[in-house]
Amino acid sequence: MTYPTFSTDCQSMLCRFLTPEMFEALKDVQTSNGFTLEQAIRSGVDNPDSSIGVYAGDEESYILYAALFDPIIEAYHGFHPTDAHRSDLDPAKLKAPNPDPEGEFILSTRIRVGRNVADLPLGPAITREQRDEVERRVVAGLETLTGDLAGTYYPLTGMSPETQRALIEDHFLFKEGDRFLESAGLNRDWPSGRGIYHNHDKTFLVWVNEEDQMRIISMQPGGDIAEVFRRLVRAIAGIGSQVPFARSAHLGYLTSCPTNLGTAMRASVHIALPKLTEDRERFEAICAKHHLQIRGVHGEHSESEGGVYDISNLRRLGVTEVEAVQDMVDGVVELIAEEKRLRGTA
Ligand code: ADP
Ligand code: DAR
Repeated sequence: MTYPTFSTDCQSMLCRFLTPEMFEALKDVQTSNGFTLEQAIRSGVDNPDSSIGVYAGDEESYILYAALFDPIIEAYHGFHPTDAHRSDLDPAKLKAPNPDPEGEFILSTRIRVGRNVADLPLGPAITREQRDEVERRVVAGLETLTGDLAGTYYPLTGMSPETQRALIEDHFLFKEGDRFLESAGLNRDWPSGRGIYHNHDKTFLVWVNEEDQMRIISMQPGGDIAEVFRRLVRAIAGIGSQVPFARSAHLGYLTSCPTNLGTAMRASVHIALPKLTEDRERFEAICAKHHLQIRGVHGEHSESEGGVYDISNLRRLGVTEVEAVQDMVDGVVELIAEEKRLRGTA
């Protein structure tokens, strides 16, 4: 492979940080799982509209290709190579009375973490046999859960297109692997090894072998963010007692995309702010102040519908889980206050 040709308008962190010298130094090495630099950067080379453009195939990728990953991690998270990540999953520390007890603005709350299985490669480098082993271990762990976390696992293999479509439309199931994941090698052998676990009420769900080997999700209608967080913390503890998670002292919980390292947490609300979102600049300024990301109602790379937006924490590494959720709570409180002010109902 030769140094990739990037378009002049390329905005990804890959084209920003990969130098020809770095490429020459790393192009012929590989991790013990055989994962190469070429594989790590393929998504960003194939998809010039990537925001990041790189994926790790294993923990070693973050060490062997640190010359590329470290500046990307620092630019995205503000996290320095000498920093150590801290975790704090104590719901008692979260200051989050429901910001919308009347249910005027927040349609639903969802908090998810990514997790991968310790001692196995990440999705971009995993073999079919290893991915099926991940599914086996995770499902065995899920089947030990009790009470409101008890539920059923549904493999994608054999799931009717209608059921799949309904679960995706209802925001419960992941979409089929997109082109970014395809180039990263994350869609290989689809749908083998993929599936979704959920409890009866669909307030607790686990995606198996999508972008990460687990996405552990707590969600419910309304704005009781504290209750969603408490349920997620219980679920993480329950699964983690059965399936050791891949993590490092420096980077926290390890994930295939560097944007998800650390807490690997995205805490979001679907929120309607029709007045405020007419003033896009003001809307974005409040989100930026609280380190918030704006997505559409069908998640990443989707658009808002009916003035409803997905608002979530941007920072995942170098902050604790409590701080990540607090970012979202504090931002939502200010967004609602501004919406009320513009409506004249403050
Ligand atoms: P992830 O959150 O795992 O990074 P996405 O952003 O693609 O992935 O979102 C995955 C799914 O979760 C999408 O269907 C999206 O609509 C749904 N979702 C995200 N946040 C919420 C929320 N607060 N309420 C309901 N559904 C949500
Ligand atoms: N499409 C990739 C992903 C960036 C972050 N989102 C994740 N990991 N789902 C990009 O580089 O834009």
